[in-house]
Amino acid sequence: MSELSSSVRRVSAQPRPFEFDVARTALVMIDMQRDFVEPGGFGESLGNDVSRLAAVVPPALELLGWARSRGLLVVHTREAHRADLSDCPPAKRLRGAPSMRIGDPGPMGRILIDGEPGAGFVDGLEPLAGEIEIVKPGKGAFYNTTLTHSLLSRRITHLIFGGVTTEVCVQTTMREANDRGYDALLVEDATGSYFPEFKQATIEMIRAQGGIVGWTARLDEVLKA
Ligand code: C5J
Repeated sequence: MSELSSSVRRVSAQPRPFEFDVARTALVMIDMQRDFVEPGGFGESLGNDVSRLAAVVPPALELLGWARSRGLLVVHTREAHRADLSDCPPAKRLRGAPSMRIGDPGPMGRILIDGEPGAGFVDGLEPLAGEIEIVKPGKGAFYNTTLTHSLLSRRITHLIFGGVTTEVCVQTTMREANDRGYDALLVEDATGSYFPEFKQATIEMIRAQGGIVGWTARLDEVLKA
């Protein structure tokens, strides 16, 4: 095995080892919000079984603790809209037949509205001082946000992803990151979907074709790095 400089780490990953410099790497934790993970929120209004996402909380906490202990930059995203819905396209709000639409009142406040309890972070997964919080109106965290600027100004080149949901906001953001020139790793056990088969398919399509979107690794392998 070749020698690594002191700030470079290597994770056993697929399709090949993922190497990153701690000073140039950020953990991006996607949308660990009550509206997706807890009963009474947006996820459940769409007919989903939210307990599948609640299972992601303990590994996400482990991943977050690891990133903090290693001194990585941490970025937390939330999918949320302005109270007047001016950043929510009607196509998004009116699609499908949910029991509650974005902006409607629910048990955790107005669905996916910034500032409402449901749009906030799950307990324990809130940002600490000095960490970056991105509120995003879309599925991808680069769309209509300051994420590009935040990463460029800190000379970040590598991203490690966790959060929900795997095939929607996590995958969309990884694809956006790939097109912007970032090397990105998805931590398999720290991400989740309402549909296990979609999670598995996403993991496989990210690392297929020599890592066409990026890398994937198990949490235990990341924790060793
Ligand atoms: C969805 C997300 N699924 N965070 N949002 O609408 O994946």
